[in-house]
Amino acid sequence: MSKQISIIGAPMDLGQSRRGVDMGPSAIRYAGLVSRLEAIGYEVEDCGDIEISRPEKENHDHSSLKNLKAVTETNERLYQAVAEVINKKRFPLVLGGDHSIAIGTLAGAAKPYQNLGVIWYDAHGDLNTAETSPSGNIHGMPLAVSLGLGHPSLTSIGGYQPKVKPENIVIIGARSLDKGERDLIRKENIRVYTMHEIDRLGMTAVMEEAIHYLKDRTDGVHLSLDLDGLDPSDAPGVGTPVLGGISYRESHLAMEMLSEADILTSAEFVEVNPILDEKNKTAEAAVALAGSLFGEKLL
Ligand code: B3U
Ligand code: MN
Ligand code: MN
Repeated sequence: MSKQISIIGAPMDLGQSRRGVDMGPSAIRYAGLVSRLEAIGYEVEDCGDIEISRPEKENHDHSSLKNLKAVTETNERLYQAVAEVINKKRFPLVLGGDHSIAIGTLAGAAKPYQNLGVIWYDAHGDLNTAETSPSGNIHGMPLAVSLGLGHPSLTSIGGYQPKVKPENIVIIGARSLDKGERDLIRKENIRVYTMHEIDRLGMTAVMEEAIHYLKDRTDGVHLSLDLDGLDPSDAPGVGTPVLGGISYRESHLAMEMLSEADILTSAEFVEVNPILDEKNKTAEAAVALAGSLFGEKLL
């Protein structure tokens, strides 16, 4: 992993319906991200926040995809920002914002690789399209978009598609999937560790398997960590909490194992919503997990 990290804030809340997640990057910075990474020994550059497009007042054309134009434009900018960081041979660490920003992150993060692996740490699959989405919220669609499925203005960001192949994806922590997402997972045989497997096998075995699986077939790996993958008792500040999630301790173990495996080439932390949080607990969890992910050691 590069010893130089570039942080990019993507304070977007247009991919879903609850206000506040646009303050996620500020909350994560406030919780001490930069100093935490510097203390481990990294050279850290904070690139600031990308510009977020303003939503159109009327959304006649794309009523089934909320704020499509603004989400598209913003992700084009995020794609550029991530690509620039990678060109400088630095490690991109993106802070959301709602999970729709993964569309731009992955467009940038996947470009140099033939087979980018993706670890999708999330309560949800984010594999909806306009046809299958129950909400029209684009934050429920970014993994499908990265597979090349969805509205052309989203799938074409970065000028190539797909960004990832179904066999290079591992979803961890799933416990809320819509019918269309389940059908897609079965059709494409996407590897999913639901809470059942995490309970049954334990996080150690799940991560060992996931890392082994990705190491064999990929030439880079992106971690997309949605804080709602964690249990709401540990990460209450998220827009769509789902009970029965991954614990704080299991999440640290997962990050430590990823750090030891040294396979990551980019990462993002998304869906921190300070308005719904308890004393910045969720942003603090994100920073602590980033510490483990980047190799922080107690002794
Ligand atoms: N699957 C639902 C709910 C959802 C997805 N991602 C989040 N919530 N955070 C949907 O709207 O697509
Ligand atoms: Mn998500
Ligand atoms: Mn989620």
